[in-house]
Amino acid sequence: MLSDTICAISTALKQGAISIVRMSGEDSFSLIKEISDIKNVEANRIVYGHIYDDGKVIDEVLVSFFKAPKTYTREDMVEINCHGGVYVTRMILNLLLKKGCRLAEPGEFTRRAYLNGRISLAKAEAANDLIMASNRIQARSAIRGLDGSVERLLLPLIEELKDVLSLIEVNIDYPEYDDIEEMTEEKIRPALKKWISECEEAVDKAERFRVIKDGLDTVIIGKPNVGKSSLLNALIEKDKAIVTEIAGTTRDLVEGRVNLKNISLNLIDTAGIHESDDKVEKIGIEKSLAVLDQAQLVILVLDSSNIDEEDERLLELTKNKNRLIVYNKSDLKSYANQLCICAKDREISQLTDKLNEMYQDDVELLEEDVLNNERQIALMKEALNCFMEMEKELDNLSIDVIMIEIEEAYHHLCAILGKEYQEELIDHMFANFCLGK
Ligand SMILES: Nc1nc2c(ncn2[C@@H]2O[C@H](COP(=O)(O)OP(=O)(O)O)[C@@H](O)[C@H]2O)c(=O)[nH]1
Ligand SMILES: [Mg+2]
Repeated sequence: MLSDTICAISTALKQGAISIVRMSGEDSFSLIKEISDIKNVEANRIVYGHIYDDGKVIDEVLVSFFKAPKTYTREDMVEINCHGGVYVTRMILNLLLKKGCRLAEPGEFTRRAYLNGRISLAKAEAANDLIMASNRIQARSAIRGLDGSVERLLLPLIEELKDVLSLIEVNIDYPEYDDIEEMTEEKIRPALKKWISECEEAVDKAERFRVIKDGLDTVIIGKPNVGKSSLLNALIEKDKAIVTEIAGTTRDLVEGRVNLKNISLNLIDTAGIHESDDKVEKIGIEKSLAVLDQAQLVILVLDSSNIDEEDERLLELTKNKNRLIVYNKSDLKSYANQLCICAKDREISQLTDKLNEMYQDDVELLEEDVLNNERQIALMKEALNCFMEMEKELDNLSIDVIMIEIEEAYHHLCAILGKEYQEELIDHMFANFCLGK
């Protein structure tokens, strides 16, 4: 039910200088009067006062009043800034619950903002992304989302489709109006080409940008003792993986994360791949092959001073992967025109420079309007599919069938912004929100 008044602790439930208890709904203003000495509620003001329970002061607070409709949820809202003790904060929340306020579900404030038409679904997602952001690029991209990047990207296309749809509709419903432009398959064809290329570009950019935002799943592979673990340690600048001269040291997967200038790597160091009779090492090798399958980038490490047929097999095994071949132990031997590193001395700039160069163009997508998540990309692909199916069949389709196809694509694009929502999807999405947001 949308009309009840909800409350939640909006700050992290830890000890801190202040905490914020938030309310939204039509009883927000009257509820605060019931639990405090604040009697003159004034919209868009911060008021000083005390919260009481059973006649005893439980905290000294500052209360902000926001009057509907110019609020986050478009409802009356109150924010109680109290002292940030976990106990006090909980007490204030419990008082509100006792007075009939309902505990907000995760993401319910933002859900109301969306359902009350203040923000689009894409912006609601961006609000959540901003909370979850763990690096500069994720935060920056979420801010752009809040600023309407997905709307900017989609609205021109949505408007165009709407125009074409209404024109076809008029053509069908009012054939007697001959002064209105008639939509024909021939006129649709060039438009369709343009729509396909726009959707393809949006998907491509979103997928490239996702890697920039979330990091590239990268595995380091090679035969035993070439210096894979030394390379992982050099990249993450820590001695995380054990390095020895004994072949088969790394038996399990070792993970690390590194933020280079243009790209973050989600690294996995693996057990050296070779023929082995050792039971534990064999399991490690199987795991290496499994992660190799999933990897978005493979760094194949060779020992410059010792290249043999085992390396040939690995070169063959990885030939269809997105791969970089690095020649380690450049102190012993080095090759011109190859990526040469000395992992032992953490001299790996040839590799990191190459990685930054590879993702230079993609990092610039940060300045562009791109789709932000799997849900949005999936819907864009659905729209793209509709257009592509239509293009294949265009010669055999009547205008009313064309209309149905365009309509379907239109709905997929609208759904990205949440213009047409399915209850189930929304429940799922908002359930992933933080409490009190
Ligand atoms: N000379 C030289 N030795 C290295 C270099 N990198 C690693 N090593 C040595 O090679 C051996 C194997 O290294 P390690 O990182 O455990 O290899 P892994 O089995 O591929 O993980 C160790 O003795 C390292 O000290 C390098 O750049 N130059
Ligand atoms: Mg190792």
